[in-house]
Amino acid sequence: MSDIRIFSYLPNPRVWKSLIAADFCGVEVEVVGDRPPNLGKWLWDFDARELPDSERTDDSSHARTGRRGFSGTLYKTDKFMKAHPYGTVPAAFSPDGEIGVFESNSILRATVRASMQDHGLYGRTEFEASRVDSFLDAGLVFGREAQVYLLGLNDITAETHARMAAAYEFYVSGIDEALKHQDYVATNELTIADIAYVCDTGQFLRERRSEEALLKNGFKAISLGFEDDYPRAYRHLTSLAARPEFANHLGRLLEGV
Ligand SMILES: N[C@@H](CCC(=O)N[C@@H](CS)C(=O)NCC(=O)O)C(=O)O
Repeated sequence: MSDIRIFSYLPNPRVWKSLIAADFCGVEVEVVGDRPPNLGKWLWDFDARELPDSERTDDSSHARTGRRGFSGTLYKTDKFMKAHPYGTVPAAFSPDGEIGVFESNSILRATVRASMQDHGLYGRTEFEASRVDSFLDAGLVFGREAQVYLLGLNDITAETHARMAAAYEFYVSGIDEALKHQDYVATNELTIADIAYVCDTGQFLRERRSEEALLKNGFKAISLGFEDDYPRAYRHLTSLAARPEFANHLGRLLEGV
């Protein structure tokens, strides 16, 4: 039996946060899911499974309308909604399926808490753990703006672009500043704040691949000056991404960065 089960669309950088951490601290994470367009065919549940056509009907008791990132009908069980009141993926579960953990940063925390090994991934003291939390929380606004921005890249408005630029500048400048004083984001050791930083920022940098669509609407990619504007943050991202525990999951996410 695994320590944690995660249901999600795949691949998903939010899931990689936990998988990378698990590789560093010896936790077994089971991942169940499918490519994004196929997740509408799945029953969202601890025992998630692909539904046959005959069970995918609008009068199904599981049918619900997608709210964020998914349009159309999704099939979520009542038990799934009890465990995951916001109805989102990645959706993590305790091994018996009774406790739902949502929000990728919380799933990341649950992963390292499940470890029996002596690791510093959540800091070494209560205060260090709180400092790790500070960075995870600071990243939430960035993550939310990036979600809206990346989903709407082909049809971006000036307001969305400006909000994204501000959230990016705020989050990444803090990371760059922190790295003036210590080797890693939160402490002098690798923590889950570094892992969340690499996955969230790496995902955001994908905007550069959509430069053409942005230019068509009169916008520039926000992260174009990343290397020069935030040199410490850039070097930290690329050196962590090269480590096997990261590279095994990130794959080609940072290609060309
Ligand atoms: N901040 C959340 C984001 C989760 C989220 O918004 N997931 C969306 C897909 S990107 C979802 O599950 N939507 C379900 C729906 O549309 O009903 C995290 O980091 O886990």
